Amino acid sequence: MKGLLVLTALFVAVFGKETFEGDQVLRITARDEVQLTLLRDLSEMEHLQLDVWMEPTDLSTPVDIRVPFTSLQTVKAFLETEDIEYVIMIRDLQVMLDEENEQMLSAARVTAPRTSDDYDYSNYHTIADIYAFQDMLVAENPNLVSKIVIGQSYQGRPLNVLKFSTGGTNKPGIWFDTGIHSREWVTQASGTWFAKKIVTDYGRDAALTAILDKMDIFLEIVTNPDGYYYTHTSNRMWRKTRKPNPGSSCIGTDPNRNWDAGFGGPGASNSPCSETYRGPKAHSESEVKSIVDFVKSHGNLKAFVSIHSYSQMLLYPYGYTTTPCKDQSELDNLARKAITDLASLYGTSYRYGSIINTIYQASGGTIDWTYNQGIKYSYTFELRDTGRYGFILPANQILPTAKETWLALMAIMEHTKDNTN
Ligand code: BHK
Ligand code: ZN
Repeated sequence: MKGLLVLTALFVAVFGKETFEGDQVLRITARDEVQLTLLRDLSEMEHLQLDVWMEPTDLSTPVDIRVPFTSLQTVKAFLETEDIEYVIMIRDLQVMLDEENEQMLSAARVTAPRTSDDYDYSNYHTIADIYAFQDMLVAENPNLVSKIVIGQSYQGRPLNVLKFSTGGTNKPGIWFDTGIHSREWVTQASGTWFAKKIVTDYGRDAALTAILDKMDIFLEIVTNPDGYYYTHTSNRMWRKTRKPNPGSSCIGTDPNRNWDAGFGGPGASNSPCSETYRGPKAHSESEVKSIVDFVKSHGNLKAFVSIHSYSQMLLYPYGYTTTPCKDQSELDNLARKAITDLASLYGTSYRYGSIINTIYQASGGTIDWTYNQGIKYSYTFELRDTGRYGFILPANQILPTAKETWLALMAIMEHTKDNTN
């Protein structure tokens, strides 16, 4: 099996993109504890090369698993033998990827946009496009936007953070990040739209203006740049960082299991081949450590919102423990308000609650760490959809996703502003 992995990696390196012909995404529902345990065992069989898109919360909620074509017969036979219920969510992943790619190519322009007004917010973009967009936005709005490079990725790409500030020193801050999991493309695309929305609304929209007059906003759009690059060039389904693991042929660490909050506990893996590998130690990934250093040196962040997809949820701490966080009732009320505002635009329905009660136990997660650092308004979003397309959300849903999410972000920012001295 190791040999096959190495061969696959070599093949991809020489011939280009990994393909997913005949791969299916199955939605599997366990009926009881026995079936749940069988599913966990199944997903840990490394030779099957299963890719868990959404883990089961508990009984009654399903799990979405991408099954490579070569494992389909085995997996389906297993599920049928054990009488475990499943439906096919995606019949042939490559067909969807081809459509996504065609859409990107047909939208690509011969000449690069020269201004941020020209940028195509309704399509997916390469990292080069997004980095160029950030520089345009800074150049066009020198009194409002600046770019901070908080560090470098493992492969040496800059970790860019846009700072939106109307002046003053060390005003209370609000942080947003998108794309810490590289394959969650609608998040980086939404982040780009948020950046443009902020410069458009400042001075025009009273609520956003009041927020920015009191607080600075920080936005890291491409939080996992090596992974994002890799999703465009080699493997659209890449989630983790791209740092090699000594002694293993498997690459990368899950940057949402690498934080020093319950690090190493249940809900993360110690196997480098796992999609939820926690890494050799807390903050081992420079993409994580750079944010840690930024948060500590800033010292005055009041809200921290880390944006993922998919499954339409708004979550607050904790993920590593069932002990309610001390601000649970305030965070719960604000989450309800935020998702109500979100739904007001297109009716998109979100669930909300603590991570561990709403999705599953996860240790070493981003917002558990930021919350324990004293950033009260720490939230994670899971944007659209609920699994019809999953990570391959069609580009025509980028704008609606960004616009509805913005309403929730505004609710969180306003509440933060009103509760900050
Ligand atoms: C969110 C916040 C904290 C811990 C876990 C999660 C769920 C997230 C994950 O890290 O497993 C699911 C995911 O990537 C899809 O965005
Ligand atoms: Zn994610």
